[in-house]
Amino acid sequence: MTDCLFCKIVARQIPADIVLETGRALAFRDVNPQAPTHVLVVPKAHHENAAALAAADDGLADDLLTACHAVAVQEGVAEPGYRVVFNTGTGAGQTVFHVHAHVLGGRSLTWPPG
Ligand code: DGP
Repeated sequence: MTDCLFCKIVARQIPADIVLETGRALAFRDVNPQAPTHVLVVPKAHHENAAALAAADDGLADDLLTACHAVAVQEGVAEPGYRVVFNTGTGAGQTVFHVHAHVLGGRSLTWPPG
């Protein structure tokens, strides 16, 4: 997609602090971190949100979750634990409409979130 922020990061047209790349996913630090570890994991292919990603039904959602765990291991937060969040829709706070998993860790994470 030509006018998508995260497509531009995937295409290296906009800089980002990239921490992991796989065949179908890219992970980079959130510009506005909410935890010591706050990494966004995106599919390289453009899908608007988690529902569209799941509907693609080509294993991409599996790959994305695998990449999330790899990021958590790499960042040293797999133990004691981390959170994966997909904000889906404006009512949930989604602001970038290229599906992305927030991987959060490195501090005590309260539940339920606000
Ligand atoms: P969401 O609100 O779930 O759509 O999350 C979008 C996130 O994207 C938000 O936490 C801030 C982050 N973000 C927005 N613009 C940029 C950017 O240009 N670079 C990076 N690394 N993160 C960005």
